[in-house]
Amino acid sequence: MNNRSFYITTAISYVNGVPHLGHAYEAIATDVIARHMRQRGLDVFFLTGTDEHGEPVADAARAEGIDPQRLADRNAERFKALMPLLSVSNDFFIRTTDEEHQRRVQAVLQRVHDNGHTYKGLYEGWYCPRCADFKVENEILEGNLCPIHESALTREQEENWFFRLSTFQEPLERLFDGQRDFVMPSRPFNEARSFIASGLQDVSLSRARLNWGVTVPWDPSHVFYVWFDALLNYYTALGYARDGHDLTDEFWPATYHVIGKDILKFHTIFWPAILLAADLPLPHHVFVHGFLLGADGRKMSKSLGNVLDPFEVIDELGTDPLRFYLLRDVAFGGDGAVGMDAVRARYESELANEYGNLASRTIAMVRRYRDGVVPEVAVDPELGAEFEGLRDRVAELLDRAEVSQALELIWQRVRRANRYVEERAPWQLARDPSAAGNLDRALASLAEAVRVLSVLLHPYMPSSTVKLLDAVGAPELGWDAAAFGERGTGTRHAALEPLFPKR
Ligand code: ME8
Repeated sequence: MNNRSFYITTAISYVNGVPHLGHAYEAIATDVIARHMRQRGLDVFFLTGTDEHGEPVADAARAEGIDPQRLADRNAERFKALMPLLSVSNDFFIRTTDEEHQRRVQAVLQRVHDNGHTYKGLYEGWYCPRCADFKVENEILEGNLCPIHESALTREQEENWFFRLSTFQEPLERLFDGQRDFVMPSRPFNEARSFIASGLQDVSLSRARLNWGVTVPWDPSHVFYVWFDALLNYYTALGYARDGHDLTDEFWPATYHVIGKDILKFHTIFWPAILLAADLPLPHHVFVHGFLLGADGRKMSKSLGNVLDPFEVIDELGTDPLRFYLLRDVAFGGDGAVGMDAVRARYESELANEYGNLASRTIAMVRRYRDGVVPEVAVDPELGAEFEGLRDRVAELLDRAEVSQALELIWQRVRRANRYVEERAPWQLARDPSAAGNLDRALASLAEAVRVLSVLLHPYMPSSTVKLLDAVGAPELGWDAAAFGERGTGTRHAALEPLFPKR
């Protein structure tokens, strides 16, 4: 890995269900970071995909009376098709049933075995079939319920291969204590740190009862426990994503794994431990986001009728408004309620009335008062001061995956630029021939503001911002173009349909 490389991943989705808003949310947030890093000139590799083995998938297939591979093929297609619909710019889509993935999982875990980190033993414990996970005593809710699904756990016993997780207690403590940003934000960091402190127990690495999985090479009557097969996707994909070109040296270790809070233990404890056991370098950061809840603040569920359907938002308002809404309404990292009324309200008040209106007023005035050419004069230092350092602060926030905070910072300038229109009132200046210089300056400053804001907003709303930047004759998206200066002066503004028409 060189220091221009930036490797970012989402969790891979279970194919026993179909895509929902939670999946869209994670993919969009990750995409914003990936696009931003590309703007900064980094060499980005962005991975997403599907998690296809394990008991829940085998069970769902059995319930439908079909082969698990058929179910996986059908649903993986839906997840894959979702990405372009969301304008998500992933560089590869991994499926854990890919032959190449399976072969590499076997190679890595064989090394874990050869390094002496496995043993055969009898496992007995409380198992959640929906998590595909045995729960340890301090996680279990009263009445033997799953802490995530609140559904009944079953008592299971089987002969397994075990992974000696307990021997990684100290290395993991050192990792957490030496690298406070290994897990972000601080709440999940602390949660994972206390889980380690409470004492790590060995975990099962294989299943004997199941055949829907990757075969254990040293004991072919077993398949690997689905979580190890799944976690390894982040590593294996680099080996075969590009035909004839192994990207592992270029991109491993990952810069960011973006995941939801329900899969914290796997990514912050099991994952670094298995990598250490295989002598592989550890990822730099795991960023943990919260959960989207129904508009009533409860878990989204079809039966409660509080589900926000991403496809409905896209049909009614478009992809960019969906992306904007999700990152604007829910502070990334926390939980938040979402609903169609709130989407419409933000669309109207912020996209149509603030950003859209700023853009259309600016273009209309440049066309009306200056024949469409932005005056080539110095921009107003008063507005310039508002943009001072903005680009760097946005970059700093996105370095920490603070996606919503960065958006808020940009949005404050959208509002400031709109106030600037009111303060300068170009329509009044236009009536006074002696104010021509002031009008030139106001128009040049506004054109520059619209341009810079669109460059900064590009990762959030890729297609509207490209349309707008094309219309103002300044299509550059690189990080240099995010500086407020004189780049937008002298350009020609073309007519543009409203980006966010009123509904
Ligand atoms: O957990 N709000 O898959 P998955 C926000 N296959 N995020 C949500 C969400 C919600 N309402 N619901 C789910 C898995 N997510 C495993 C991952 S990775 C090696 C294996 C998030 O399909 C969830 O937290 O259940 C996870 O990050 C992702 O969607 C996929 O969830």
